[in-house]
Amino acid sequence: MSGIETELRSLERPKTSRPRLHKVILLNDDFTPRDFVVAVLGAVFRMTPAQAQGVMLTAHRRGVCVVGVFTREIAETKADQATDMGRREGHPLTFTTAPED
Ligand code: TYC
Repeated sequence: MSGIETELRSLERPKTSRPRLHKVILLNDDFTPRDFVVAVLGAVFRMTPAQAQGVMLTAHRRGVCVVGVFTREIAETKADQATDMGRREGHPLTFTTAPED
């Protein structure tokens, strides 16, 4: 391909902006059993047991842990699904979302 064609192609390419990404954040609480948190992280966020254990322990020790980063719609859906799993079993387990800086 000639240099001229390459140049035209890049001039014609429309500028698109990538969607802003949102974090899903796991909040610690004093009541939800650790194994339940690990099970929810596996079910909703497709983490291995070892990954889920690490995230759970970080939230347990530090108060919060970022679980993952997604487009806004996916982040909100996953946070709601994971929080609902806890509510259905009577646990206060909570996931929130926040836009990435
Ligand atoms: N702190 C809880 C307990 O000691 C376990 C837990 C960990 C709960 C992380 C929520 O995001 C959490 N049973």
